[in-house]
Amino acid sequence: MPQAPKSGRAAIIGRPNVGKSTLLNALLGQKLAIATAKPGTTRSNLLGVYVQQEPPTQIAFVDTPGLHRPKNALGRALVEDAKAEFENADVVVLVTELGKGPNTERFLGGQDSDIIALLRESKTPVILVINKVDKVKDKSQLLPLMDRAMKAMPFAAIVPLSALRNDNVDALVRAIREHLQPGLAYDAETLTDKPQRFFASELIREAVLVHTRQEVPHGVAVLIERFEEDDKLTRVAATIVVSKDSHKGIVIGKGGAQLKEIGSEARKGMEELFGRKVFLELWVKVVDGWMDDPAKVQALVREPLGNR
Ligand SMILES: Nc1nc2c(ncn2[C@@H]2O[C@H](COP(=O)(O)OP(=O)(O)OP(=O)(O)O)[C@@H](O)[C@H]2O)c(=O)[nH]1
Ligand SMILES: [Mg+2]
Repeated sequence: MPQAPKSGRAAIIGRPNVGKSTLLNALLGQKLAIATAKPGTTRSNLLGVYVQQEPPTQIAFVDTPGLHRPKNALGRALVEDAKAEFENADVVVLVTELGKGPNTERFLGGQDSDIIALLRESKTPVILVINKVDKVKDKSQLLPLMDRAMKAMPFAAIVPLSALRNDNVDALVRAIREHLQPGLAYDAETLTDKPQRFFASELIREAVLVHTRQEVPHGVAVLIERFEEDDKLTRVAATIVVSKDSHKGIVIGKGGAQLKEIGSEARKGMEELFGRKVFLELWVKVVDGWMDDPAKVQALVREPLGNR
């Protein structure tokens, strides 16, 4: 007998850098969210609608900023967004990863245990994803950990997978499906709720994160100044905001070489995503210590596109 259609909302949450955004992209089979090795990459909730024909399933996944103990106004805004999202979901997908090396004592400790304490209070089913299992040589290590996880909290399911290799991601979809509502809820065309300008700014920020180190990435924001489409190309002009004077030179590089590289990578990403030629102009501006100022965080992270 064919299975009835189902749909619903699944929040992808977890501490920074565990692979939430990589998982969203793996689920959607395309790069929608930026993902880098730097913790704190995601700065806003991002919807990506997953559609499957058989059995008919629609899952509105929402990737969220990493949950952590915030140190500044930026961190507080990110944590607030992520929490608001998981309170709305039909299912919570809590992503974690194993610690480095054979020592697994810290599994689900620290920031994970803070998150679990929050989730225990809610009635929403929680599925635990143990990501990055491609890094685990001895897979038999996982079984005792899954037992331990069940003692920390009654998870609806535990799914070990590799988002990066797209390994066992389908098992997560099957586990989520159990908790969805009957019927289809989304327009077949909907993939996301963000405009192209959002993705333009994210791809620029990703290129800056990839090319900078230490404290520079944490103080980077991108403002889209102009976004115009004509019949031949999309023209984008943007300002890269850094939080210190000394960071400006780092982003620009010797003779502008670094900024050129950043621009070229971001432009290629946009051409791929938009499927058309892009002309990109970039500037760099300093807004001293903006991450500590709630009003500036609002202007640079939450409202730069008026899309929230
Ligand atoms: N080896 C391995 N690396 C992974 C996997 N999934 C993600 N990564 C890497 O982990 C890093 C962080 O990935 P993200 O997807 O940006 O992590 P995130 O949880 O979204 O991070 P924040 O947005 O900062 O909270 C990147 O370098 C990814 O390539 C995986 O399955 N295996
Ligand atoms: Mg992310």
